[in-house]
Amino acid sequence: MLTHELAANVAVPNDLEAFWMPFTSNKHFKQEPRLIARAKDMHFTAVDGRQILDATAGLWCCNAGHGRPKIVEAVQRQVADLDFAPSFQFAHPKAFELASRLAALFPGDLDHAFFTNSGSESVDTALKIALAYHRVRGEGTRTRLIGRERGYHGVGFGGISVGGMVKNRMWFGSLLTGVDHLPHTLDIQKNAFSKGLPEHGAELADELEKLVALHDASNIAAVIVEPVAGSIGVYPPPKGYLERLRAITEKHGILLIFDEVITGYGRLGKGSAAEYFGVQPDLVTTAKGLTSGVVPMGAVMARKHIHDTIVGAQADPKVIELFHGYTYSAHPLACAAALATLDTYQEEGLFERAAELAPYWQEALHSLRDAPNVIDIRNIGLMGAVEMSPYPGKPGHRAYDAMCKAFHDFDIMIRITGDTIAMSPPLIVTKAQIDEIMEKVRGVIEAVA
Ligand code: PXG
Repeated sequence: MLTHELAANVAVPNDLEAFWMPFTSNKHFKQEPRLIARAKDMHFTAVDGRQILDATAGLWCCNAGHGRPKIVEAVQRQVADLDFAPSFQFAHPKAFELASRLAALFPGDLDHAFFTNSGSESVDTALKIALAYHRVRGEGTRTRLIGRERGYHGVGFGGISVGGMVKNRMWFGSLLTGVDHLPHTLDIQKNAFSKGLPEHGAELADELEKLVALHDASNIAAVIVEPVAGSIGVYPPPKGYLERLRAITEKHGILLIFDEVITGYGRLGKGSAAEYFGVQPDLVTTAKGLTSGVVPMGAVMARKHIHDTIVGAQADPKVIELFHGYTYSAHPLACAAALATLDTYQEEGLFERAAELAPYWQEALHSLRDAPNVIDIRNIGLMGAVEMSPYPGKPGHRAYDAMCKAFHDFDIMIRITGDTIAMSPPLIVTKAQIDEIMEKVRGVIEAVA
């Protein structure tokens, strides 16, 4: 294949055709590619040698920053020592070590970890565990799953069924049956420019009572929500909302699943959103920050009673209790990366750092309020979103142009969803870099005005 060398000293193929890129406008990307060669700490290096400030932790995942020595070394060592070991009927020690570390990290009795390779797999796993749990208890009629409008739970059939982003669902047929959705919680009219949790909207959790009245609790297995909706453009929950959802689910014996693929591992300044909000879910889905994005991995945390019910139901110790798992569940490289990532978070106090920086991040972000076309700003922890009004008749184009200009002209990586710019810097970000992010984003917003 023909290649040419660019400033970052990396070979770039001349033919970009064969890679069918995920969640990307392939045609436009290939006309004007945004190619990355390297990454270190808070920066990517583009193939032309430019340093790009990472305001998104990659895709909300590189919470420890890039090229962190401890993680890099752990993965290098692991690949030489044990490249693969099966987790079906065999195992390797680091899998157990990691599960114990996670059991200690997540609150309450969320003390068993089921390993996956992505957030999507974590979501499917949690939904299946919820169904199996009720069935084992003799409540096999509890099969209905409840998600939320505008929710993102990955791209498996389970995840898009309980998810609520129309474009992710509308192409793919009938999806899972027996799924309902709670209303989303964004109310710009009442809550625009809220700092942190919005005042209005806790009562939206009561919509669950209507679904219970419609179907009867005896038919409902689980409710799954992102404690802070991420992908859709950072919707922090209204004050009291999650507590209400927990109270209603508990009252009716419905499991509550927090999808913490984004909020887990320090994004809110705690190990989990469950801990941050002091609300105890029954299952937690995670991925991304678990390995700081270095090796794909996810984990579902299950409360003791859920694990014990399913595993304990099988009287014969030689019989498999749950017919579920992936070839790469607890992959040695992923376990090594995760252990070193958790060490890095701990040794550098990165969760505490995120908590300390959150007020600074909030004020810096809200300083963009007077930038042109900005209609809302939302923040929590080290997550932030700036929502812009769309170009007339062309929804999504203003943010798309912003993302392209950000990369090519302002040397910064931002995420977009609809006409919202979303940001989630690595937790190693400095105050000076937060200022730099906001200065660049202001420039970008002005450039698309
Ligand atoms: N649940 C949540 C809450 C997520 O945010 C997934 C599940 C799926 O994870 P995987 O690893 O299967 O991709 C996610 C992923 C964006 C963006 O730009 C968000 C995600 C992935 C890619 C882009 O907002 N979230």
